[in-house]
Amino acid sequence: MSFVIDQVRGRRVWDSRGRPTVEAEVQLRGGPTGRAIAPAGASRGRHEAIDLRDGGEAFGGFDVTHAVAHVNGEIARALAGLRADDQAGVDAALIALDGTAQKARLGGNATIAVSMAVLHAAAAAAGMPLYAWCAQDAPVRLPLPEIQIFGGGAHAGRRVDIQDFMVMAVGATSFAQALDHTAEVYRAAGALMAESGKAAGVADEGGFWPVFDSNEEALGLLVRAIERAGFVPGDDVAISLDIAASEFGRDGRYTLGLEQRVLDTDAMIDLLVGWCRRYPIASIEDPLAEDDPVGLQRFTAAVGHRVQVIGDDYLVTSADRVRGAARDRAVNAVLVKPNQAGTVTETLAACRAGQAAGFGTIVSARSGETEDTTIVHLATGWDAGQLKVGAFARSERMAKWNEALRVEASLGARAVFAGRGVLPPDAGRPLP
Ligand code: 2PG
Ligand code: MG
Repeated sequence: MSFVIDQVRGRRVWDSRGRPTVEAEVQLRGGPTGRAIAPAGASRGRHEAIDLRDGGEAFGGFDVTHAVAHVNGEIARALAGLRADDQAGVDAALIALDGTAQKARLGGNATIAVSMAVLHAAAAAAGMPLYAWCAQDAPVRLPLPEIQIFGGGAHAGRRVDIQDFMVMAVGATSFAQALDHTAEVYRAAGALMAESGKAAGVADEGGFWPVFDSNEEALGLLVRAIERAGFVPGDDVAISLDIAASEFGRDGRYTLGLEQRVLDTDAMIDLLVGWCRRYPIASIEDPLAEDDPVGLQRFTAAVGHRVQVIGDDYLVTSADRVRGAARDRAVNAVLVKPNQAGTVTETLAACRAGQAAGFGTIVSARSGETEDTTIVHLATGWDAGQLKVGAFARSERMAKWNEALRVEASLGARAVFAGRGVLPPDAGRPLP
């Protein structure tokens, strides 16, 4: 079977927010094809790959005709004749062709769609499932899922400041069981919202719309939902938060709009450490803003032995930044988002840098998603250990959870599930 790239095509498709996005299709000589779609973030790190948009009036400025034209023009010409089984070579060609530090010229949305489509095409030509192609001969493992129950921040009109209130089914012994447990918690949370007259639909990633009077009220309700679903908070099901603090914090000042308070870095750390004492929190992402590395270091020093501290905006899926954070002990885990890097090879490098540093590694979707399930295979094939996709609702999210179920089923008795062992010891048990 030939791995030589014959044709690359781009087209405009639509994402879960009804916005245009880039789909790429790669055809190899002899027929195998691969297809992938770029996702899109709403709360973005300053240093991530540029999501190239047309601007202007159409579709709120979100159109992607230039990015799609780059796929059909320059990128298609540059990739024709390269080998899809040389992912690093293809991605190096994309990086060289773009020529900018953040893929601003071709668009990170164009490059990631093409890069992932090449990965799919190579797996197809090899006759392997995508996760197995990603693993090559290394062991694979189903990730521990991190699933949103309430959505806030930039994904819910800033109704509450905190962006993601999630759960991790740390007591589960398989991926399928982790979903079973999460489904019960999601249902229980919905029932509690309805009973208290707070059912008001869902946010961008399918979590319940957060009609709360304070950020902490959501934490209390989450614990009640875990209990109502029949689980022991912390032992069976733990809480995971994405504070997304870069959205409301800058220059060491954090403006909590809902509570009409402005906190400095120390007060912000005190607030979060207090939550870690009172609630079964296993993981916190972006607790401080991307411009507050000293705050991150202080927070990680305070809770990092018990709580996973994830860098998202701060690390932007950059291997160099991960190595820097490991040196500075700014965080102890890295979020891995392919479109933050702009190519599969750079995404893998960030994941491997995290693993080499002993970090937790969490492959993640974006708030703007589609039916594309590539990240499930990356998380499993690269043995990332964790996967964050949004809520337990809406098909752009469920498509990923269901794909992981298929992978687990296809592995049968050989399936290995990353349970709570991927988290720091005692994660989810409240801090003393
Ligand atoms: C994040 C993601 C997913 P966005 O901050 O981790 O929740 O959001 O895609 O909007 O950056
Ligand atoms: Mg985040």
